[in-house]
Amino acid sequence: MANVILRPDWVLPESACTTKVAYTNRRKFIQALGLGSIGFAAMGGCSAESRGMVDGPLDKIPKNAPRDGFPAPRNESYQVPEREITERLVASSYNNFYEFINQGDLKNVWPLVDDYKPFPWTLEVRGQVAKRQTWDLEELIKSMPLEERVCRFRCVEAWSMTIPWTGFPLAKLIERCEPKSSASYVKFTCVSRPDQLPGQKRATWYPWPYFEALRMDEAMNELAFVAVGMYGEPLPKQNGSPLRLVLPWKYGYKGPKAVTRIEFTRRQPGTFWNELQPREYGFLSNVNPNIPHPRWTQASEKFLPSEGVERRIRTQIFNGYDEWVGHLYPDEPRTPSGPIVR
Ligand SMILES: Nc1nc2c(c(=O)[nH]1)N[C@H]1C(S)=C(S)[C@@H](COP(=O)(O)O)O[C@H]1N2
Ligand SMILES: [Mo]
Repeated sequence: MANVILRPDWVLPESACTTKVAYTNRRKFIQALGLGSIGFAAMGGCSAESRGMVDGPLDKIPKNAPRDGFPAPRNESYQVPEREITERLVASSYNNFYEFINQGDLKNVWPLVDDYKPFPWTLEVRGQVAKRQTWDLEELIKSMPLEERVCRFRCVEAWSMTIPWTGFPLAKLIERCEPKSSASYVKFTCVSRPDQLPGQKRATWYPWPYFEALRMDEAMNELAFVAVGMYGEPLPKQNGSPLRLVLPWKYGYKGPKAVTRIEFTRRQPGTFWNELQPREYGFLSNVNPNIPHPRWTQASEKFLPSEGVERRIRTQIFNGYDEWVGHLYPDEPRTPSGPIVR
């Protein structure tokens, strides 16, 4: 699973050379040497910018992504004082996005995204609502006040990052959908474009498109966020352009990327990973150090602050957001328990 190469002794410390073009040229250089992997990037030298070699993880923001409202003001209610913000390069080059599954190297998504052209994009509103609607995403983003939130991000595979997201509260979007009182759950369906998404074409054993769901009280919690950007810019394709959910108290897979439809339902919908592996991936999937995954502990996680660096840290209940969401889950174990799936 998570597999980040530790920085070897001989690698130079990161200096001023962390701009996108500098990175790009280092990468080209590394590729030319046949070393390939991202862990060996600090080769120094910021000189080659003028050559215009731009093809790296930071260059995968769609050119026609709307930029109104960027960079958005930071909402200081969301901070992660005990951890540093993960380097942008790491967050843009170590990903999970099975629509682009890269055989043998699952995390290396960004080299496969070039055929994916997200815009124009529509968001459909269906199910238990006053009326069905279909919105143009660019219009929708323009009409929402964007903010930045720095949040912990924890994958079920026990690695984590700290990411500054740009977007708006999910509750604001749900209000616009005008759900009926019969709406008890909200389901999110992701993009279906096999011609642009090599994983959908190749990995036919998955029940595409990706889908996820929340209870309404979870979805309306102020911590639930719709991200349209990160690090002050629109989302790169590998991070879920043009919009994704960010649910910082849940494992990463509960946050669908490239969402195209929101549907309100009376009954609990199925979810992608739960249908594939119900014994390992529950509906709630809150970050909880007391509930081990059947195949590994969740009591600690590998924090990925910067390229080639990893640090083992303790996992916090609800990923440190107990104050926000603890009251939603009276049954969640507060002390270590066996491998139950919730
Ligand atoms: N559509 C879609 N959304 C998805 C996934 C996916 O494969 N497809 N992977 C999930 C998982 S397992 C994680 S950890 C996060 C990863 O987000 P990141 O690559 O931006 O860190 O996206 C989640 N959302
Ligand atoms: Mo994940």
